[in-house]
Amino acid sequence: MPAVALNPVDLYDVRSLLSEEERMVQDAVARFTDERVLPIIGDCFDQARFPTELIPEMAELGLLGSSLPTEYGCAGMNAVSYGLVCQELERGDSGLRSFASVQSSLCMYPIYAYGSEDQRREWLPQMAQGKVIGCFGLTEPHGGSDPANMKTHAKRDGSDWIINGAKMWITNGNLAHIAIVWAQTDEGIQGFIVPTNSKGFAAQEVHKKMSLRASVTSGLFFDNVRVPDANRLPNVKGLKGPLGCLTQARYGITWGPIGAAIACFAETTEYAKQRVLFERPIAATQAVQIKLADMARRITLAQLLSLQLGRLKDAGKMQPTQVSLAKWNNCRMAIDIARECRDILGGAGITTEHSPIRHALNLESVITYEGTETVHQLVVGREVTGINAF
Ligand code: TGC
Ligand code: FAD
Repeated sequence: MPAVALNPVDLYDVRSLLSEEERMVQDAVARFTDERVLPIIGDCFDQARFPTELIPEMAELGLLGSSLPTEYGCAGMNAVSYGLVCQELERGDSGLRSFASVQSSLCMYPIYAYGSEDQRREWLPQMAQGKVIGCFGLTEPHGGSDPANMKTHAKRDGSDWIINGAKMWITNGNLAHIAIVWAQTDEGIQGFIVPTNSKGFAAQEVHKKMSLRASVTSGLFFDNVRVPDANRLPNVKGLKGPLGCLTQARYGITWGPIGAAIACFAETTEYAKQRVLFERPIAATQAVQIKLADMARRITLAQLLSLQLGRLKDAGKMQPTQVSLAKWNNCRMAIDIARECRDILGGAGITTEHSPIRHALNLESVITYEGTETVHQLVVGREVTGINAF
């Protein structure tokens, strides 16, 4: 068979495994990232600014709540398409993907999955249009890995609930119009839709971040915040409520870092072909070629892992442990590649003129949020041994 030149960022031609519709979604988001995100994102990161001006365009492309049904004004995409959305957004910046993950999987999904029909009709169309922005409050200052030990609580008061407590590290906190807040009640953990203009609600932005600088991260504070029972998500009780949302978001996060890794790898390969030292391009040295070849290998494995996970999800067969394995593998793959790319760029790699340092710093958050690497290793460890080591 004659040898054909392979695509360095898709050595196994994973794209040929996508449907026509999935390819169209990928191409549309890739164009958005190339034309609208990449020209500004280095400066956004520098200035610690989330590009809110892109929200209407993301909504127009159907990227908010993209997997939810069209009857609520959403795009009704399949899981693989949602994954491709995450991949292409994170090729731009993890902050953009974070915004879409939180809005879609952590805020719109629980309203859809656990909300009343009235709540779905009230919120989902406006959220799909980007007119209402959400944030998701699960993590608390005393320890995010163990959300069962939640201190924020909600107490019934007639037909209302009174919420007290605090949440920490909340993406979109200062942008949000509503917060999905998980609180301990006499009947177990429950979720509430809390308008951020409620009396007693405060959001305080986290500054001095070295990671996810083009994303808004906040602390949330609840001082006797009163919400009506109509704002409680009626169809779930217990930790499985928030954990069910995390499974949706973590699934998307398995795809996102593939985009970040591709951005770093593609840019660094080109650089290595141009950078001449000791009278030859550094790409002609065995040391650099082995590093680049190994990156291509790890990206290929991650692509196949997420695609199979997406096919399982679309078939209704995806298990949380499988999501943990892919979140662990793909975040680790991407952060290692971003750091190695930074090294190959030498001194030039330390500024945001090149993307690897920005992606490497962002991935410090991505490998931590939605369950740290250790949490996901222990989930897989529990599955294979049957012993809970948390
Ligand atoms: P366990 O007590 O055994 O289970 C409680 C109930 O939940 C069910 N369940 C799940 N359901 C859906 N998806 C999952 N992944 C689930 N895991 C467990 C379980 O079946 C049980 O149901 P039931 O009916 O029996 O009550 O809980 P566990 O031992 O499995 O959980 C322990 C542990 C450590 C895995 C869990 O607490 C955990 O995942 N901790 C990490 C917390 C975390 O990831 N926080 C993320 C906060 S949000 C965020 O970071 C957003 S960043 C977004 C961005 O900017 O992109
Ligand atoms: P801790 O839970 O205190 O963990 C500290 C260390 O202990 C980690 O290394 C962890 O792996 C390790 N550890 C924990 N348990 C064990 C164990 N049993 N054995 C061994 N080691 C263990 N949360 C939200 O609710 N909503 C959001 O929108 C959101 N956005 C975020 C955005 C950013 C930029 C960041 C950084 C975080 C965000 N988070 C959000 C919070 C995130 O989910 C938590 O940071 C994460 O779950 C870890 O919690 P923690 O930071 O309290 O660390």
